Amino acid sequence: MTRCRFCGGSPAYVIEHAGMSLCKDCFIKYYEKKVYKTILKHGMLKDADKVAVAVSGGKDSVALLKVLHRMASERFPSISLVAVHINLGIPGYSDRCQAVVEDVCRSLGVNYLIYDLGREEGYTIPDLRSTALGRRICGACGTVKRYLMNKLAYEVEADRLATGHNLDDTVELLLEFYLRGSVEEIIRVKPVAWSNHPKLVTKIKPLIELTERENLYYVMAQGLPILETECPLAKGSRMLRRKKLIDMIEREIPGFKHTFYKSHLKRLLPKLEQAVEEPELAE
Ligand code: Q46
Repeated sequence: MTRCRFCGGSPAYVIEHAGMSLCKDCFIKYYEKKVYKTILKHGMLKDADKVAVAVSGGKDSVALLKVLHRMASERFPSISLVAVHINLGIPGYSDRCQAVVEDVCRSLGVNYLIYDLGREEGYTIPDLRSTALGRRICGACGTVKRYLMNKLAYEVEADRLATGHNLDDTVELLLEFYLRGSVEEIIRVKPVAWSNHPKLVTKIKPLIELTERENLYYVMAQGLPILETECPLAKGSRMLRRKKLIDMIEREIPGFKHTFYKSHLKRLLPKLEQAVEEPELAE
């Protein structure tokens, strides 16, 4: 009978890419250790005072808020957290996301800021469907969210903006950018986007080495609420289709996602950055 790899107890979760089963307590330790190592490896919280955490109400961002709350109280006591949420005005979805965010923040005792897109900007994400941008609604939505999240993080005087991007998101983006040969976009896929612009907040991705499934397990293990329905505007999107394809490859080649990300980060990214900065040296 399968036992927990670390303590021999009864297993609760299977970590397929690592070929191991873990009980609930050992899974929480494994998960938090991985996030802590990622933070240290990339110096994500070095000299940071205040971290704005982008929380949508989905599993990744709820896991991110919980794990950063643990890190801040146990390992980085001088760092304060503030959760930031944008209500995108998507009917039947956005108000439920906001309710989850408020619920999680209250239960953790984390301060939060809600930005209502319709009220503040006079339009919602579904409104973009009637514009030229609407053909790629997720791309347009992503641009709006990136701009506003930075603005909100800047306004709350955070020196880091943490997002819940996970390994699956990262590999999906990489697949798209490598297929397009889009070097400018490929070199922006990294765990930290350092900023030396006074109005751009440094962005960090502490969950970049964790899969969607590991984030879901962490939220379940911690008994936290999440919104289980997907955004209705994502249905049939290219992004979801690429993720399905990547999951199929992962089933045939276990560890594919980790290998792709690590090859990008260690081998390809440094060469591409050098090629962009010093084109004559890279020839
Ligand atoms: S909220 Fe916006 Fe996502 Fe909905 S419209 Fe697409 S990008 S799917 S994470």
